[in-house]
Amino acid sequence: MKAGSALLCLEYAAIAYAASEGGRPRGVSPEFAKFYKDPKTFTCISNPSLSFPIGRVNDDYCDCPDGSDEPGTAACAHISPLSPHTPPDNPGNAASNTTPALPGFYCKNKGHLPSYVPFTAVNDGICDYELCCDGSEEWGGITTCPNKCDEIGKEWRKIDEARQKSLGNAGKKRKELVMEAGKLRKQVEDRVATLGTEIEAGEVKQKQLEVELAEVERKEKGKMVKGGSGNNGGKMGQLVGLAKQRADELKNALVRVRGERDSSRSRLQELEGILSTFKEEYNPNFNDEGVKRAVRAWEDYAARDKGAEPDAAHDRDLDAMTKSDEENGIDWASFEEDDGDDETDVLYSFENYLPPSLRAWLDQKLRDFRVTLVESGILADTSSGSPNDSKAVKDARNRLSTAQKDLDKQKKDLNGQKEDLAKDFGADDVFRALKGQCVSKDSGEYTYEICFLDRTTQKPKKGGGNTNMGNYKGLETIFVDEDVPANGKGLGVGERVAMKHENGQHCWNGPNRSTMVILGCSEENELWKIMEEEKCVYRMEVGTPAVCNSKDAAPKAPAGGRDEL
Ligand code: MAN
Repeated sequence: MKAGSALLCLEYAAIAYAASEGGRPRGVSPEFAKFYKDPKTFTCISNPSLSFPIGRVNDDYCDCPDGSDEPGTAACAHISPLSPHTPPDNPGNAASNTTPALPGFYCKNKGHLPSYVPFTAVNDGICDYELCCDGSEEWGGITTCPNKCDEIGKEWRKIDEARQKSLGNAGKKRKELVMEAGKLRKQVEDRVATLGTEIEAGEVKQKQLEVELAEVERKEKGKMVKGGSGNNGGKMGQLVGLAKQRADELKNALVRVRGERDSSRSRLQELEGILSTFKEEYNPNFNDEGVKRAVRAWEDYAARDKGAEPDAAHDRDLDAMTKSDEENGIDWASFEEDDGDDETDVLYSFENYLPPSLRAWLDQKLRDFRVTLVESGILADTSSGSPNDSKAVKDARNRLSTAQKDLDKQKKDLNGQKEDLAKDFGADDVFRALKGQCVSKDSGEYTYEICFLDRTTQKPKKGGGNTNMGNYKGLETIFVDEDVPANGKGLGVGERVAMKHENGQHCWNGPNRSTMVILGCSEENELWKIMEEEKCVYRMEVGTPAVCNSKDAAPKAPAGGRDEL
């Protein structure tokens, strides 16, 4: 301290110190009171080697490097954490390059909440009612700030009450969301369990069907010497195929011949008409031998038996014969599908005369023998996947293939469900319950939307296509430092859960669009703010009850610790 100002400072300090209440010097909070208890000496809080007479506390001269000797003045404001760039106004003061011991000037704010004010705001001639409603930071006489704590406290309590109510509701909603998320998780777990059982059963079934197919193929190998051209490789199938083909050919020929007959018949009638008129109208007085001969020949022809007259009944028969197979009730397919259950039986019908046990034994031997012949290339193998497969083989193969497809589908589904269970849905799995819910907000030319766990979107208000601003990728923790408006709808200060959205629509001359959605506690799901921090890199601040009830999510209360009401 400079000697010339010592007296003045001591007087000032006496005022400052005397103005303190409850044994604490001015500007000291209950939290730091213990450092100022000694009635004679003060020791710098962070520098215990430095001690001064108590009169140098609040003497408006910064003695301690940590500023702790000036809790009630602005003398150590240059080392205030709240004004880190303020240059030291008194270069002769203690070192400025240190950490302050005190968070600020302590305002008791009786009737409201206590609070710390930056030392730079002490005695600066401005009433900082936002932090110091009792006006105690302006005690130096430059200006007087009447105490407004009653009024401000009342207003704050009103808002706080609404905020607490809203927080309470938000807490309840979060509980509901957690319950819903639990149900959704349970559904997935149940599905996993069901799929596990179904897959086990499906695998057993598949094995059975493989055995069944092998057995059917083996039997069919024994049965079929050579497949025909029809669906059915057996002899019956071939025979039916041939019969159908022949019947069709005959039917077509009949139709053609009837057509030719009808045409000839009408030409003949026309010709007979001409000759008959000729005979009536010719002139016999012209003694033309050629004409006379022709007339006679006609008369002979007309006198002759003309054979059978057209018979309507016969024609009806022909009509019936040329009708389609369905109209005639002929079901060729039923013959073809008759897989001739055992043609071997036809060939070896003598088996029927044998006792059943011997017959089965002999039948098996014959089948095995045929298989051996097929396997050694002596007989054609028409049993494995060829179009000539018998119906029995085809059916068995279809059953197996259907079972395999079902099993593959179930396994894929199971993997999907297990992946879902392993995903991070936040504390208590709560975000599971937000899936499918969307919130939106207008900003500038666009309406922005976030559909939780899905994507963020930019929709032009004037119309036109929507732009994908990113697909949900996962969760992240982000530190934020934001003001919270009176309604509490803001992120505040601290670590917050954020949802990353990446790989949205490509930005011309830029990256693929991406959005970081930072979540704050709110009674309702709502989109608070949208910013485009860089070209096509967006940030959304979103309120949701899903993040309430954790200390990070609580809205910021006025700084200053305990309420001294
Ligand atoms: C559109 C919007 C903007 C973006 C530009 C980039 O206009 O998606 O947000 O900055 O494209 O060209």
